[in-house]
Formats: sequence, structure tokens, C-alpha cells
Amino acid sequence: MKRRPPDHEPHKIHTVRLLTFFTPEERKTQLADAGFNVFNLTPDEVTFDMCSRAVNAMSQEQRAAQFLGDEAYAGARNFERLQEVVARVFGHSYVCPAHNLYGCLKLVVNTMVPEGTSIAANNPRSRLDLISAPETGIADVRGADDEVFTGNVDLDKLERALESDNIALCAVEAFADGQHPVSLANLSAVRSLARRHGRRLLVDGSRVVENAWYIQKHEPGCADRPIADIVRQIAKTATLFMIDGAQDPKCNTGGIIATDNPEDYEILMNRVVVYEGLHTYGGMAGRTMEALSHGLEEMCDEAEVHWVMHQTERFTARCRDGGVPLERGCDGAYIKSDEFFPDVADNTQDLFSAALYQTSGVRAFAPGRVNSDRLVPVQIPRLAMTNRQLDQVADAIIDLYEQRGRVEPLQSQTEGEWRDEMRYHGLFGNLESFDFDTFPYEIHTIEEVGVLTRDERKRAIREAGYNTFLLRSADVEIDLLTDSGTSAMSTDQWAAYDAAKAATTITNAYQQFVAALGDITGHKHIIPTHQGRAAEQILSEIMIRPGQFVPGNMYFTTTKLHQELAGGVFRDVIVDEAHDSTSDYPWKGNIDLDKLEALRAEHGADAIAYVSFEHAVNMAGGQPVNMDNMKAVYAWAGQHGIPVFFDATRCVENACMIQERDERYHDVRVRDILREMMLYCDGCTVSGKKDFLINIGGVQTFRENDEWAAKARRLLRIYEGNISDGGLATSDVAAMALGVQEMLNDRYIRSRVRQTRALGDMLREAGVPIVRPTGGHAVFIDARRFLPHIDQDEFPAQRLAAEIYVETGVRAMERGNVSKDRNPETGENYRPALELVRLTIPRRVYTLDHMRSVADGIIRLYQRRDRITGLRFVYEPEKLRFFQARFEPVDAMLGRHEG
Ligand code: P61
Repeated sequence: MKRRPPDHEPHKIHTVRLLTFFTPEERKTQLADAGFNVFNLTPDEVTFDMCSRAVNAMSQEQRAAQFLGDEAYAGARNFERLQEVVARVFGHSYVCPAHNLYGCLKLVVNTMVPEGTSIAANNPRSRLDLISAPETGIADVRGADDEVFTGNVDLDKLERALESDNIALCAVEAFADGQHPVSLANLSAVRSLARRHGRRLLVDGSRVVENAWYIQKHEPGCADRPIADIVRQIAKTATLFMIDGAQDPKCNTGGIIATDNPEDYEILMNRVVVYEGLHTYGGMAGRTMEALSHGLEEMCDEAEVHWVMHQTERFTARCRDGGVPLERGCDGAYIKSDEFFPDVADNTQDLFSAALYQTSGVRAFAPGRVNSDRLVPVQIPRLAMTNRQLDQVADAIIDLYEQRGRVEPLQSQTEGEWRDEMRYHGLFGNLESFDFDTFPYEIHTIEEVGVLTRDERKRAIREAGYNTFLLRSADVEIDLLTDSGTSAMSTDQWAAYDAAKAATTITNAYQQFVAALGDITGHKHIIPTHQGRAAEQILSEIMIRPGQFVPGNMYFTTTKLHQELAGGVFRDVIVDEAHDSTSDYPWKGNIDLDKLEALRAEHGADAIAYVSFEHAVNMAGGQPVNMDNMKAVYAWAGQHGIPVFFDATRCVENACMIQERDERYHDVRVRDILREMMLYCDGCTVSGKKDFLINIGGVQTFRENDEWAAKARRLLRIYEGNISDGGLATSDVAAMALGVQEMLNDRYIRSRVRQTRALGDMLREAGVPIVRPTGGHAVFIDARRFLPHIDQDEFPAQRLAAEIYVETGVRAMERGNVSKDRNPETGENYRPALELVRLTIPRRVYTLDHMRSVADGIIRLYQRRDRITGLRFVYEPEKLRFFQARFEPVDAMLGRHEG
């Protein structure tokens, strides 16, 4: 089978870990303090840590497993599970646990390599020689013949060694030194030879998955075999199979030796108590065994393996194409530091590491002994980085290579055996810095997504009545239904979530939230609510007298509903450009002051409850309001004694678009822009589920007015919960207190807004009609122009959202005739000017590769658009019909044949 490289991650991001970027001066200081040895830098001083051991991203299930530790001393449930998984994944009946791979090696050497014997190994530089007794010999039996399987054993050499060298054990490393894979055929031949001589075959499978991928790709007859199958065969071929928990299984530590041989198991089990711990935990915490069990099963997932290896190949190719001297690695590019600095005699590995850190903040460290090697592995932490980040790390290396002549050699100040002991004197070469332009976070945990075939998706959407709200999340591959509550929280937020002390009184979390948001907004009253609509209900009840008008810059469903429930009458006062999907006007969220004034002139100021002023207007396409408009509206309202309330749900995106689009604000931090915006209102309602980077929460603020705040708190007590939480869990308040700070990182918010724009640009360049300019949170497709042959009463946007799902597995949301509903007086559909499909981008969840894949799918659909038909209702609810409505294609026959 010929496989195409995957075009995006086969998962989405569940949790992120924030990254720090440093100025060149900060890096120089930190490097000098570290004695020019990057080993001495803490992770907090590093932007990208290019290491593949113990820093991988886990699945959320694996992370959850870390909270399921049975920490009993003997016979923990976690060990029982580990045994079951080892039997399933490796086919071995016995498991000896150890604290990590070193523990595994020590046990084997200690029990199975008697003094005076030797080990035949395909990696003479593994730790075997260090762990073994001084007189133990290591026979290097690696062959040099095979171009791909460079880790293969030379069978003649092995045979000679077995006959003459008093060999106790044959040791084969899958992907020896991270560079040399072995073939299945070679491994079986080694096993036969070893068996014939009555010797054991020990396989180090810490990188068994990468090795299996090479076998699948290159070994004859293996192309159609699943990775899991190949892994199992490698493991079964070994008499003793060991694996480092912190490598392929993506744990932070742990290790096991698996075997089918009861005598060997007995030997190990009796010795493990000496060095590691009892035979049912072997130096691992119960939680580590649980996470390891999950990791062992997940590591064989076909899509995950192909993604990891695609990243490795892509990264290596980019470095190589940039001229950088390197060798292939199973997990990255291994830089030949001596060729990188041909004129430097000593310490070229540490010189490369120091110079790369100086120019970019990237750390690549070559562990081990001084002068034992010349390679510096630049390894990719499994699943933790995006392709864009990796491309830029490769570019940083290429950049350094181009200015290598300006790097000054290091003078060692210490005599050490190990590289972590070294300290140097250095001179900072006059080097140009590499500036990153990526997400300021790495992936901490990932989340599974639905993977259905096209036929399965056709069935799913039919069963969902052609309504994407009724699809199961498990059937969706890339979920662009909403950016509401779908953000990935950071590890800092999770830590705060976990540590928060719950109470029904004032809490620390509440105080932190009030302090943080008070500082950001300058508003006196900060009142948490369980989400946006709770704040909207409270505000509407306090501020609206029945019959009063509420002018707003386009409606939002819940906002308008609560205004109407309080007896208000909504009036749209947004600028006309907002209703024209083809207008490039940059401030389509602005309020038209003439429309406002006309309303006042006709009915009087007293007839206006307040101005409902939304940032980055959702229904208009995420379109921003400019600062002058906020000022002008507030000034006008002040003159007439009319309050102004922001719907600040997407205030940070709005601030970011002001920074980008208004040259007066190009050099102003988003935080300061937001602070100014917050002057021009009397308070805000916010759905925290968007910009605040949380999964649940909201807030009501008042800038100064104590009376309104007292009324709001009274209603909060009645409808929602405590004044300190608005009905939220204390933990969620704690997460929100951090979210409001993280949202103001300029690098983050710019990458967010640019990601949305990138999707818009890809679609626009291919001719797909979208609302222009692209706003902050979503790309809106103009369904009337995409499907001009479908009448609006046959719901082109609804049908388009359904077809996008069938074509791509992407879930979008209708924002058109179905959402707008019927006019209660005439019973006719409103047929709004904007008949849109919204592709909404969750925060910190998807990458540029996901966006490219979404665009490619929609462009494919656009090419066959004239074969798409409309829909008719088969079920139409009375209120907010878009949530539950069901449809069928108007031409059912045609519908069945489509695509
Ligand atoms: C959304 F189809 N938005 O965009 P709550 N104001 C604004 C919002 O965007 C908003 C709320 C208030 C959603 C969720 C959603 O008909 C729908 O925290 C500008 O959801 O209560 C929510 O905040 C309400 C989608 C809401 C809908 C209602 O996807």
C-alpha cells in the first residue's frame, strides 16, 4: 500500500503549556550564567526544548490515568492492568517493572551476564558497557551492508562471536543510538542464532514504534501490516523485551522487561526487589504504571505513528535542504557538529548547543560523555509541537549555519567525564537572532477526534436531519461549530483548577479573578456568572423597562432574546457595510451614529434603555469596532443620559484587530488598547467561554454604578448562585482568573487572529465566497454566492454546512435563514441579507495544518457546487429553531446521488 503523508494532526489539542520567548540579551545572560553549557538552563529559560525523552504530549486518557494510582505497596491494580496490556501489546506473559530503562538494563546485566563473559550488541555505545562489570567485553556485531536497516546485525560476525567470545547475551537495540533501525528478517535470524547457541536475545524496544514504521515502509511484504502487528512481532522475537516508559509510551518515567520464559521471570522477580522495588511495582508509582499501560496501547495507533514520523521526516528534510550537515535520527535530525564548525577543534557539540540557544532560545543538548561523539540530536518531543514550530526551529538551525563563521569557540573551564559537568568561557559572537512567529505554547495533552469514512459521514448527517447541531462530536474530525467553551486550557490553569479551595463564601479564586479583571478593565464591580446569557438576563432585567428600545450593532440570539423577555425592543444600528458580505470596510462592527440619533429623535432618550454594543460582532463575521466609534457612541450616549453596555465576549480579538488595522495603535500593547476600550462604557456582559480561555463562565461588570451592581448581585443570588461564583465551581473561577491574563499575551492573540485570517485567505484565493475582511474568531462562507441556484427558503447555508461535513468531516454552523427564524406576524422566513456558514476556530486547539486541510476540503466542494440541492423542514421547533430542526433534501433522489 502506498501511503500519502498525513496532512494534519490526527487529533486536536486538549491542554497547552505556555512558552516564553526571550530577548537576545536575556539569552546571553542566561547562557553566561549556565557556563555556556545548555544543560544548566532550566526549562523556564528555554523556548523550545528539543528532546524526545519524558517531555512528550500525552493523550488526555493517559493524563487521566496518572490520577488513577493504586499506591499500595504490593499487588496494585495498576500492575494487574500493566500485565494485561503487556500480554496484549507484546504477547509476553510476564512483566518485571523497573523505575526506568537504566533499571531494566541493570537487572538483566546483573542476573544474566556473569563475570568474565561478553555481550554481543548492535550498539556498542549503549549503557551496557558502563553497567557491566569492568572486565565484561562488548562485541560490536553491527553490520555495515544494509542501507536502510543500518542497525542490522552482521550474522557472520555474530556467529563468530558466539563461537569464540564467551558471549552471555545478544543485545539488539531497535533504532540503535536513535539512528539505526533493524529489520524483522535480521532480528529473527539473530534470534535463531542465539537460540542455537543457547543464548538469550535482549531487545531494547524504547523506540520500537519508529523501528516498526521503517519496517512497514521498507521491508518487503510489510507494507500492509499494521504497526501494532509489527511491534508485537519484534517483541515476541526477543527472549527479553524491555522498553523505556519515557520514550515511545510517552510517560514521564518507568520501564518494563517482558518475557515469556518463566525461569527468566523468576530470576528477574527475585532480583528486582534488590535494586528497584517489589516485583509488582519495581520502582514505579502506581500512577506511572497506569499511564504506562495506556501509553503502550496508544503508541501503536497507526495515525499517531504516521504523524510522528511525518514530522521527523519533514523536519530533517528541511534542515538538510538548508545545507545543515546531519544524520538521520528516528526522532529528529542529528547534527554533525564537527562539520558544522569545520575550523573548530574542540567542544563542537557544546558550541553548537550554545550558539543555537544564543540565536534562538532553542535547546538541543547532547548528553553522555565528553568527546564520545560529535552528533547533537535535535529531537522532536512526540506530539508536542506543530509543524509550523518545527519549521521555524529548522530555520533557526539553518540561520545559525549560515553565520557559523561568526561563532566564537568555547574554552573549557572544567575537566569532566560527562558533558553535564562542563563549564566554559565563551565570547558572544556577533550573531543575528532568529525571531519566532508561532503559537506561544506547546501541546501538553491531545484529544481523540472522530474518523469516519465518507459513507459513514453521509449516514451520520442524514440521521442528524442535515443539522450539524445534531451530529455526535465523536463523528466529527475537525469541530468548527463554535469557539464557545471549546478552548484548550493551559497547564497553569489546570494547576489553579486543581488547587482551588471550594467554598460557598468569598474564595481566593474569586478575589484573584476580581483583582485580575478589575485591573484589566478598570471596572469597579466584577460579578461572575455561569456564562454569558446569565449576565444578559440580569442586565436586561435591571436596565430595561417594558416597551423601551435597545439599539445594538446587530443582534446575537441570546442577547436579543433576553432583551425581548424583559420587554425591550431590539433595533439594529450597525453600519450598512456590515450587511454586505463583499464590502472590505475594516470596521464593520461600528455603530451608525445617524441610526442611533434617528431612534432618539423619533422616540426620545427616555425610550432607550441602553446601547447594546458588541465587540468583534459575531453575526457580522467577527467584525471589529474601532476606538473612535466606541468614543463617539459613548460621548453621544453621555449627552443624552443613555448608558452603554458592551458585549465584551470577544473584546480581546477586537483589541488585536485595532492594533493591526489602526496605525495609531500598531505599537500599543493589546492590554493597553483593551484598557482604553473599557473606558467607553458603563459596564459589560461577557461570555467567558470565548476570549477568556475557559470552558465555562461569564461575567457582568459595572464601571462605577453601585446601585446597578447591588441589583445585579441580588438577582445573581436569586437565579444563579453565590456572589463569589455566580454558580460556577470555585475551580472554574480560578481557571478564569488565569485565563483573563493569558488572553492578553500579544503573541498569543496575534497568532489566534492570524490563524483565522490564514483560513480565510486560503479560501478566498481559491475563489470561495467569504465575508470580507476575515474577522477574529471565524470565517463566514457566503452561502448565497456559493450556492446561487438554491432559493433562500431552501436554506442554502444549512445545506452547505451539511455538505462540508460530508466532504471533509468538518463541522460548521448555519447562520442564515434558519437561525434568523420567521417573522411572527407574517409567518414568512426573514430571508436575512447574510446567509452564512460559520467556520469557527476554537482557541489553542487546532494548527495551521488543520486549517489547510479544512480549506482544501471546502475548495473541493466548491468545485462540485452546482450538484448540491436545497433542504426542506421535516421538523421545525417554535423557538431557536436552528438547534433542533430536522431537514431532508428537496430533491431526495438527487440528494442520494450527490458527491
Ligand atoms: C457562539 F448558536 N456565542 O458564538 P453564552 N454574546 C455573544 C456570543 O457569541 C454568545 C453569547 C453572548 C456562541 C454560543 C451560542 O444561538 C446560539 O456563554 C457575542 O453562550 O451564554 C455565545 O453566551 C452567549 C451559539 C449561543 C448559538 C447561542 O457559538
